[in-house]
Amino acid sequence: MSSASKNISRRDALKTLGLSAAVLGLTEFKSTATAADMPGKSTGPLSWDLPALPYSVGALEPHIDAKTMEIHHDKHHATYIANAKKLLDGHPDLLALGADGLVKDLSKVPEDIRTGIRNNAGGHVNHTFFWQILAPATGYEPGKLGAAITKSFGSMETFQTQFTDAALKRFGSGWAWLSLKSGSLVIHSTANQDSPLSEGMTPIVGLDVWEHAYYLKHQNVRANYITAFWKVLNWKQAEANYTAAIV
Ligand code: MN3
Repeated sequence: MSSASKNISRRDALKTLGLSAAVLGLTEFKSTATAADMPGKSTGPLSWDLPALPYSVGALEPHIDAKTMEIHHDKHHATYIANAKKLLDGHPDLLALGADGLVKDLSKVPEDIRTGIRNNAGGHVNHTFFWQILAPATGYEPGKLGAAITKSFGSMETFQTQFTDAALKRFGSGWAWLSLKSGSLVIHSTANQDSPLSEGMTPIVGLDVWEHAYYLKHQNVRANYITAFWKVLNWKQAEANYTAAIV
């Protein structure tokens, strides 16, 4: 067996184990994108590289456990990127738009790979956003965003209640969001890895409610995970997202 075919069968074997080639350093795709890690934070497209977590895997303990963070980032997020790159093999023009550029306008993606890109480029964009919107508690209180939330929803408590409700009611896998839509703050949820960007909205706060985000610690009790989320929500980043979105 040649080393190349050995490599391929090793990759296939890993796939059957649910591991992505990218995770194990076998990726054959080289990103040409050069931009920063955050959609909305820069003018360039989102890089196709797995962004490092901005804190250690255990930094959100006891609210979100280290093992969940490790698997979620190193396996789940990496797999979305690897899958999207695989689908985009032979489409350098689409790769160059970045995952955020693609989910903003999925009509640019050929129909035969559109659902795969919606799910996997969406997964990359959403998770890149998610790591940033979490942080060890700092006690930071959002000024400008706090005022906008109070104006939109009546109070911070009402906002949290409505957001929690949206997160609980999302049936199956998906996300709960606070987004900016035509200048207004809205609470909504999306299915699977659908991004607010696809609906012309800019995410300000987002919560992954896939079971892979909480099952190890909270099992089936999504409500406990949402309670934990409020303890590690990075309000400083949320405010930065809001400030960038309203200009
Ligand atoms: Mn996830």
